[in-house]
Amino acid sequence: MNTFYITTPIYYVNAPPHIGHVYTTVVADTLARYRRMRGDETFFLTGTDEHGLKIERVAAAEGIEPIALADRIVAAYDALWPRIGVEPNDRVRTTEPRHKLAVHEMIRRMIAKDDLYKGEYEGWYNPTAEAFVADSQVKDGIDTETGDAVERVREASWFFRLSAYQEPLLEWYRSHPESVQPVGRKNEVISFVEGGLNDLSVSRASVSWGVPWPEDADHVVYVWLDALTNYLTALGFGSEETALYDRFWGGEGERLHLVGKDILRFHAVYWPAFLLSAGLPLPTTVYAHGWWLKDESKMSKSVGNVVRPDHLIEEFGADSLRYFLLRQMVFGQDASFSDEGFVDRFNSDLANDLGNTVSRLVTLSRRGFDGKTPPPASPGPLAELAATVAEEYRRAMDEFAFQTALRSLWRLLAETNQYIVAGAPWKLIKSPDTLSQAGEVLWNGLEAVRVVAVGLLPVMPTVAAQVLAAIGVGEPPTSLDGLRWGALPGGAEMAESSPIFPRIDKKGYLASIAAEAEPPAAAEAEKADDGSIDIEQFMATQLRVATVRTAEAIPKSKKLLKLTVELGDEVRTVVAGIATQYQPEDLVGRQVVIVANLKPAKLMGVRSQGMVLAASVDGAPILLRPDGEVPSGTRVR
Ligand code: ME8
Repeated sequence: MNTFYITTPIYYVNAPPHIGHVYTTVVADTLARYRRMRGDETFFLTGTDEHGLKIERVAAAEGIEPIALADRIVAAYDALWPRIGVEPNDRVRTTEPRHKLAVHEMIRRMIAKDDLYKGEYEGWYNPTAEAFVADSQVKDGIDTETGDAVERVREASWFFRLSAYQEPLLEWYRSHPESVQPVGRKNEVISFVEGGLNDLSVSRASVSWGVPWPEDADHVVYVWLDALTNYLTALGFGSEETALYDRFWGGEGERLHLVGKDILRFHAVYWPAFLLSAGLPLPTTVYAHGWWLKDESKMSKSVGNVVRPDHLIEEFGADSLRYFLLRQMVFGQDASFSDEGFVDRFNSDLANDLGNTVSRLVTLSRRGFDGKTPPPASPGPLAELAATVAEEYRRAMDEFAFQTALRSLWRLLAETNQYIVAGAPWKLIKSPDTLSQAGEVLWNGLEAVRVVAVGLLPVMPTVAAQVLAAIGVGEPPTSLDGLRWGALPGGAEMAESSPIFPRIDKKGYLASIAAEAEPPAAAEAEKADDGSIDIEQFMATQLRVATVRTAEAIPKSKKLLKLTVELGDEVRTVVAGIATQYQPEDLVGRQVVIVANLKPAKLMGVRSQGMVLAASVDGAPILLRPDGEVPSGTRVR
């Protein structure tokens, strides 16, 4: 069985994660899931980089110990991964004892090879990138490559004979076409190495937060030698327990490091040189992807233009974010993040193309076939396309072309829609004479959706499983064989489906985030003494008429009811504290007024996307309703 080892960079613990960190990790998670379905034995590693000057300084500025800072940020990462469906096999921390063993083993091997010697480093250091910077790359105290401020350093240091590895590295790039990707970036690395390599300082005497240098207590290990070794630590390198190492690093399988292009040099030059020195195998591929940009510049903790994932996950669901990240960026190139782009993609690809197709097929099949899938039909015109798409999808996923893979699945969805429109099963189910014809159309449509959902499993694990359940497939397949046409069971129970992706009211959403981004300080200042507000302030609250579609009690709550309400073409869940006054069955079909742009909140475990208005009479809620029936979604003002 082929083995597949996939890693993300280990993230600095100077700040909580943003979309950039989520991106690399979601890509790795997607690939790990895909490779498992392909039949590869897979190990997926992520982790945190906790030592070094940058962390030491951020902690000092907060007046806390570095380990306290690290613990806090690690907790944020640990909480994030399950929320976004990221399931690594291990998460390594560079402050763990097992990591020190691995780093010391690397250094022991480098010493044995006579690749380390003591000297003095005099030159520039970039603390943001944790990098020693050549004089030629510094202008007016700025690292011209990164734009970060640099500092002058003069201290005793251990050096690594990097210069001795210029030829072996060039030989590696030449003889292994897949060693560094994409090819444009590989060429940059090659020119850099051809330009000549200086020996590298690999210890710091003026930093104390790090792995101690073995037998030289005045030094800590340079944070990049420390950090890069994490990829071996997690496999037990340097410890007694080396089974994972033997399986995933020492053997024939694939070893893939995913990194952002900002840290390619460390991974494609220093890391293989360290490994060569230590007499260890090299990675099969270092793949550098592009940057997420916001307002034209790289999203970064130090610039402060970051998009944090929490709000997007809360609002749209983890899988929507995963889909967006993989669909929007051409792997390897830069991409821009915008809220508008996010909503557009959500509404068109997820709510419309995927969500509507599924709900239409499920509704019609349930109606025509007694709540079940129609009997299996002979393959129609979609079958051939599905086979082509499955082929394209696999090829694209094998080449890390996630966007192409998803576009291909969406081509099948688009064709499926056309096929349904042409077949008009909603007419055919009306008469017993044409019911079997309706069944053919519906079964073929559902089967095509099944193939799409199987392809989506690595990208949107939860939603794809939901889609499969909705169309009568009990257990999601665990292998890519599931892409083959014909597996949809006939006569399988189909639960009544609720919309998987309710459309986002784009204008309302963009206005609500704009309002959040701008603190109400100005409005505050204008508030009159008597507490009156002006019309703009009132209009910031979006009141709308909604029609109650379902209502139910919330277990263990005396006061709360859970309602699903329709607002135009959008359906939302709202929680209302009206159970003492109203029975759920009396509410269905009734119109209410809701605050539509209230920040969602969780009440008794249910996420409420709005607030129902009621007059409060001695604490008892009396609901408001329009004087006559109005279209749901109508604004109140
Ligand atoms: O560099 N767009 O950690 P880090 C895309 N600790 N990806 C981005 C991104 C953006 N705007 N910003 C960050 C470090 N990333 C070192 C790594 S590895 C031995 C040590 C992602 O917290 C991308 O993967 O600065 C990038 O390489 C990584 O986060 C940098 O994370």
